[in-house]
Amino acid sequence: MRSHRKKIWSFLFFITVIFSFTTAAQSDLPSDKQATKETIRLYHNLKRMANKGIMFGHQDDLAYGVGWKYEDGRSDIKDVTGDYPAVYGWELGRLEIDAAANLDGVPFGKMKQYIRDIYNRGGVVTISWHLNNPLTGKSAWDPAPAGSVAAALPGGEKNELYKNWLDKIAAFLQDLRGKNGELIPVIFRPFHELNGNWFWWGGKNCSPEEIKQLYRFTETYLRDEKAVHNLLYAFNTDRFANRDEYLERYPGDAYTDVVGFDIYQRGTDNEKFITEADKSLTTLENIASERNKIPALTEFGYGTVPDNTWWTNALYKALNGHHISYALAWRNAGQKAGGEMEFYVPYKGQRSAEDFIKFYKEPIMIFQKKASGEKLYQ
Ligand code: BMA
Repeated sequence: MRSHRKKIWSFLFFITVIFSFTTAAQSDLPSDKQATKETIRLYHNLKRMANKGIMFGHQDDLAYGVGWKYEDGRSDIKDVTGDYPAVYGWELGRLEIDAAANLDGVPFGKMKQYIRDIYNRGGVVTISWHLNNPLTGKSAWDPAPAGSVAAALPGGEKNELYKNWLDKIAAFLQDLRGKNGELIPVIFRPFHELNGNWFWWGGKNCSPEEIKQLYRFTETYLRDEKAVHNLLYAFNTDRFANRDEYLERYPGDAYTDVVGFDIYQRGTDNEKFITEADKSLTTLENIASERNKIPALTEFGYGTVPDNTWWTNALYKALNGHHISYALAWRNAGQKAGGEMEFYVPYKGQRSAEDFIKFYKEPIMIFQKKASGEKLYQ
């Protein structure tokens, strides 16, 4: 009798535990409550992955690398490691002005195909947008005159133009579909590095309240007016001194899924980079856990990686022990029009390539093969 009762109690306990887990997962939704089921799954899986390891990402990985452009299946990361990254960054700058290619020359048609390929093999897509200044018509790096953010807001003289730009972004995002017609989830990262002064939406070029409003307006318009439901929203600053600076322009928990920051090593002082990245990651993780958000290093790099062992001696030391979902290295532009070299991950034969292979083999680092095994959309 006793043991029978005990069994009943443990059974009831078991059912309650399962039930509360399922309801917790069901009520934990991304900022878009009508997000597609694949987007919701990605949201939960990004959280899960943050406790498992760090997915490695690379901007424009499939489009070009150092010394090559548009070769099917090629990637500098794959040339070096035999594996693709797990996360792939893309950029929509100039889509708003109907250009056929983005500001770095990537044709939007090709970009869509790369994104489908990535989704089909279980990778993650994140998209940034260096949109032109709607007030001056010049580039994202044209902060003058201050007032561009106010102009883009409802009631501002460029709000209609800005909505027209968002219509084009919406059309692009809604054209990203998997084999069964389902929308491909995207981590959308607008208005990045918004605490710096170099973009028209950043720093002293607008008030914190104005950029918060523009972030919220952008999300509300895409979601509610254009019915775009395949996005997770990433909020991200540049390097920051402390928690207050990080949160000064934060649009709010209801508008954010991923929280991140960008950091680049400048100069040869690895220790300085490790200390700053480590401290900022800790602040980020605290913010993310208090607010139930997904922490990520949304951009990083050491331009032309001039240090043979930077990956294991600097980056790995900064990342190890942290629980972030992914870290995205910036683009391997190669030799640019002005002659300058720009790349952030090694290509075959580059001086840090061997060390990158060691870094790749670290159990916490996740590239495409491991990520595919995680079934991030199921
Ligand atoms: C910068 C550089 C530029 C590029 C821009 C937008 O960091 O890589 O060459 O145009 O990002 O992708």
